[in-house]
Amino acid sequence: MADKESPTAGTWIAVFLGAFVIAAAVGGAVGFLAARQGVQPAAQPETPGFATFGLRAFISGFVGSGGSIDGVRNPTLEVEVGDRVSITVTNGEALVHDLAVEGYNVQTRRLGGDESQTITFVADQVGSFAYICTVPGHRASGMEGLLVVGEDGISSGPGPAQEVDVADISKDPTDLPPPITRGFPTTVHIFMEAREVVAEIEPGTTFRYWTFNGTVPGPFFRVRVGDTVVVHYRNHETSTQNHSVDFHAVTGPGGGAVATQTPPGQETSFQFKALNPGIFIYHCASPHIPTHIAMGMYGLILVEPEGGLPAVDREFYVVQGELYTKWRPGTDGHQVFDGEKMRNEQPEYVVFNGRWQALTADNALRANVGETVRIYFGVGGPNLISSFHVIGEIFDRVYTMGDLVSPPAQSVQTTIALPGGATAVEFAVEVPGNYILVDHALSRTIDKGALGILVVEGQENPDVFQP
Ligand SMILES: [Cu+2]
Repeated sequence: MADKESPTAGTWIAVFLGAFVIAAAVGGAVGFLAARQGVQPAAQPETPGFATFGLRAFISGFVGSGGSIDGVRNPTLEVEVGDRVSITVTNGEALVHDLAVEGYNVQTRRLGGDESQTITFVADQVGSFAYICTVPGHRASGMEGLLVVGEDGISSGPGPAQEVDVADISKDPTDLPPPITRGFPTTVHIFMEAREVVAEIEPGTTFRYWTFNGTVPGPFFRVRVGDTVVVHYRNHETSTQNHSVDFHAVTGPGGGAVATQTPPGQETSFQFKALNPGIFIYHCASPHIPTHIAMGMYGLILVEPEGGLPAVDREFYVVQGELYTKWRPGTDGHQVFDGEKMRNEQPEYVVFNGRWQALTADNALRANVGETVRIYFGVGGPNLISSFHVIGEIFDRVYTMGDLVSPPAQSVQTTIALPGGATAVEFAVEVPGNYILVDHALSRTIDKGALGILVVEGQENPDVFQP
């Protein structure tokens, strides 16, 4: 499985450069796809369930090697949905080349003269996907062809909804550790596992998420300033990707991402001292980084200040993120990731805790009249700023930008949370009823799913509100 992955990034700079190159290469894909459809002879797999291709890499293009694509420049590779696809790439000249399949996030390492590598993956997404060389300039010089999955390729609707690996992708908003009561720093061990799982975005619509520990967001971690945190990182053996983690609470290279680039089935670890109190995002930082975040790989870590935060009756954990799918909300079937929409920052879904209207019904937030609540609110993103608001309430205190050192802002209607940022809001609930959590860029709430409910029960309070 490990050879499905993009090349191992030796340094943090290489990670970023790789991400940049892939991102830069995405432009123009759609026009190219339209132009190329049906132009080249197609290669048909010979064994049912398997599709094997050979390509030689030249600056002028990939040339088919063997079978019906032999000698064809940039041949269209046709496979059936569910096929196990193997592509063996051999460099045909002295220049360095690689091959990446957009939308599948598989990539060979950079190959020198006469070097070969085989990448293998399951064609689980219907559509047409460009295969390219990611070395700067090489795509433009002709190193670009098409992988077509399914009969109609990109014009198809979604395939049928898939069997789910987890019943509910959404993290329970009450699933967070209690406040820390010890008055001294210590060593804390935290455990993370990157898992790629199929789950429902909404009833009848499935998606392959990439997660920390099987939920979106991942676990809520809670430490105290001065603590030494030992991060134990595992990437599940069924993963198709390298994964990693960048904690914004870390002082050190890549926030831990350099130390945790972890192939499927392997483990890594690192430790850091929590020097700064605050509410911090963590996220996967493996190339292509925005894709890993958009698939669901983010969460929050709270570094409590000395003495902790003021006591409240209830705490909740909510993180906003975007899902870039090929089809709109309400489309039954198995949704696929759309990298072009991500590049354009136009998600079909914007969600709290991983899926369409996740924090409603059984997953709603609950409190009683007279109680105080605190919501830790982060934005995994990867791209959109949230205008967080609770309809019918005013935040008594806001820890703006996740700052737990300065005095909180007071009496705030709507607050900002940036991609890769977080905040905490506190308020007392005085009147029973349903209070709706929104991103007040309201198309996201009404049309794209970013909606939660805080259910407040108790005695009516006509002095404050009467219908
Ligand atoms: Cu990842």
